[in-house]
Amino acid sequence: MARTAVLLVDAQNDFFPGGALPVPGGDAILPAVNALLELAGTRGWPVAASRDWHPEDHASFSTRGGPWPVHCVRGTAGAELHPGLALPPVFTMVHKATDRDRDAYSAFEGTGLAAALEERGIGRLLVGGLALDYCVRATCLDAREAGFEVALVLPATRAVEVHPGDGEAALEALRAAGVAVLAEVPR
Ligand code: VGL
Ligand code: ZN
Repeated sequence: MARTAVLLVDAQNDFFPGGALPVPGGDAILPAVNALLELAGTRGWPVAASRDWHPEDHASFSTRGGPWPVHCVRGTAGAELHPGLALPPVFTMVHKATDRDRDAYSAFEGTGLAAALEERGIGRLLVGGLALDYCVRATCLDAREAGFEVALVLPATRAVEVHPGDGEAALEALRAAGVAVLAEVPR
């Protein structure tokens, strides 16, 4: 059976309430995310986490005509992982959207994540993080394309919903791509 890993997408201060690009109610994912991390610890599953890691003049920023406020500038407090995460002492971290002229929503885009997971015999991913309708969506779709089994833990993710309905649309697209959407943290 394929080995499982937990993949935590962009659980960074700027995407939580009080941050530069907050997901409304984003704090509500923390208990489920931590339950997922705890499960990883119990089962001996590796944990990987992505960070949105932009240069200060990134093309996605409104200051350059992009769609987003300045957020997750590499090296700033807003780009750090949320301090309330129960991360294990050792985990894999990848950084994405680091090119000033290109956005990248997926944690697989230009990060080497697929190879890093495959190298460790991982074939199945349990996913949580922010935001469901952008980076979590893109990450899960890329994971499927790369051949991983993917389960998204619903209470461990949340949509930013710039456009109402984007969260539901994301779930539909994910289910269509063969992503299992779990109503609870597995046990
Ligand atoms: C994200 C918007 C811009 C995300 C990143 O992590 O979902 N969304 N950059
Ligand atoms: Zn970004």
